[in-house]
Amino acid sequence: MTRSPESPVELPAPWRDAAVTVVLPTYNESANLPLVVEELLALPLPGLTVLVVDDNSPDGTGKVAEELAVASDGRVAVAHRPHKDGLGRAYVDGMTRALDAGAEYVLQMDADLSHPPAFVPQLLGTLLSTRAGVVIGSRYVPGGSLASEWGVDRRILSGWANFYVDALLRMKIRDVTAGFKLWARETLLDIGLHRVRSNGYSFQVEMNYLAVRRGHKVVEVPIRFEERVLGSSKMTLAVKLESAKVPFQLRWRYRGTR
Ligand SMILES: Nc1nc2c(ncn2[C@@H]2O[C@H](COP(=O)(O)OP(=O)(O)OP(=O)(O)O)[C@@H](O)[C@H]2O)c(=O)[nH]1
Ligand SMILES: [Mg+2]
Repeated sequence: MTRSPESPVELPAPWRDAAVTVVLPTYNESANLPLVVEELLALPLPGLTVLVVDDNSPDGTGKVAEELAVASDGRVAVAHRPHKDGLGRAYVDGMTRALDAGAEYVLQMDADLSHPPAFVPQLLGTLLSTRAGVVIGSRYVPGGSLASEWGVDRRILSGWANFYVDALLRMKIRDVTAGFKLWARETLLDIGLHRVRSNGYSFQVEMNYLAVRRGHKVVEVPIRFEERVLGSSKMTLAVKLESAKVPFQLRWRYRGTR
């Protein structure tokens, strides 16, 4: 079973200085945000910066993010959005800002510590050594694992989602709804973030589909997905329903994309 590495892997000199921007979307994550930011800034990656994208969280996450930014010596920035608009919109906004600010690599991850920051150097090392367009932190490749707290219902839903998307879109990605991913700048520019429309889990599927259609190499590395300990899930029925219909729409929408 893969655990978070005790200590993150050390990368060779030119790699560890890479300009990585972590885009962290938040909605009511005031308890988790300081923990995840502290772990990210403590990684042996001096070029890593964090962009928090907060949707005016009622629990004051935006203010917490501002305090972290002030204390961070320029390594943490905050984008405030006026209202809750979904994960996909927050990512398109945050990733666009990261590219505009010159990021060479853009990491997407949840702010609830489900995606252990200790895996980030491995994702970067894999992206650089394999020249992939995107590296996915995967629960479903050998060595990957899910928190033991996950009940049978969630395991079945997640497994079914992967089977369903694979049957329709044939991407050969084991963990197609994973949200722990490192993108090379060129891949995001080539995909064109402005055309990505999906919002929930389907945002992950749409981004993967565009990367594959455009011929970018996708590599999966095993991670351990942890259950959130603090705060509550934002998964809604609307997000689940979107995930069911989007794979059909993607085939039609991007039929001419190569
Ligand atoms: N900015 C922004 N962030 C969001 C929104 N919805 C969810 N998030 C963030 O997206 C990340 C993933 O959301 P979660 O609620 O953890 O969803 P999940 O991981 O699918 O569900 P759990 O496994 O139950 O935690 C977290 O960092 C949330 O705070 C949104 O509408 N806007
Ligand atoms: Mg979560």
